Amino acid sequence: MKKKLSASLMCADLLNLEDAIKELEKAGIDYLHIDIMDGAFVPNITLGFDLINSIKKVTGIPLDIHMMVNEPSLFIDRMNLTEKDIVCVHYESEKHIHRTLEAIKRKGCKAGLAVNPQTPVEIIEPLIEYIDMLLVMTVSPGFAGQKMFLGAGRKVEKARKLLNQWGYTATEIEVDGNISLENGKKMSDCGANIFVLGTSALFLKDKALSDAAKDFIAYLE
Ligand code: S6P
Ligand code: MG
Repeated sequence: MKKKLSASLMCADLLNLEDAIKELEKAGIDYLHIDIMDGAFVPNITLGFDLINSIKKVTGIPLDIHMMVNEPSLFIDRMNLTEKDIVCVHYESEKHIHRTLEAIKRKGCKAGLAVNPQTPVEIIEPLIEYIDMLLVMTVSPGFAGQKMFLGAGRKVEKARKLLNQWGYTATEIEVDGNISLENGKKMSDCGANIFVLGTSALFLKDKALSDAAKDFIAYLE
């Protein structure tokens, strides 16, 4: 499966976001990862829907929207999106999450399901028909700059095995949290193919974004 990079915009220079997006375009980044938090599902508040709609006007890079909010179904229609964009909602955030996944598909986007570190990966079994992507959180959601949880590799491996066993070989697996070169390689070997890059591998003080992206891809090979 093609390896894809998703740049976590909460880690970019927010005062010069358009410049960063142009640089990410040149670097050939596959997705812009946009973290939406509500201060309730996670103890932080970051980017929002107006920003998403503004970003859409300046770039054609598909968006990878990570909703860390309670009741994400209330917000799906706030975003102007296209068929290449992914909207990813947390299993833990809503009682009847399949309805939200259906609403995302009705909107014409790809649907992603995210699971927190302590949520067993087997919960995806009743939901596999509804999702294009599984997001395995490799840290507890809420903040950049954390350390990967120890069971992450085992969990990704299990997810890939289960999806393949059920015949869903095309369902993608994304990993988010402390994806450094070494951790990225490890997650790739375990079966992940979309890598959210933040402070651990892309937004670095001493490296241009395009060099960091190139180095990451080279390290996976
Ligand atoms: C965290 C959020 C993530 C982070 C990203 C940061 O709740 O969902 O997308 O922005 O993981 O990357 P790093 O390398 O600083 O952990
Ligand atoms: Mg995220």
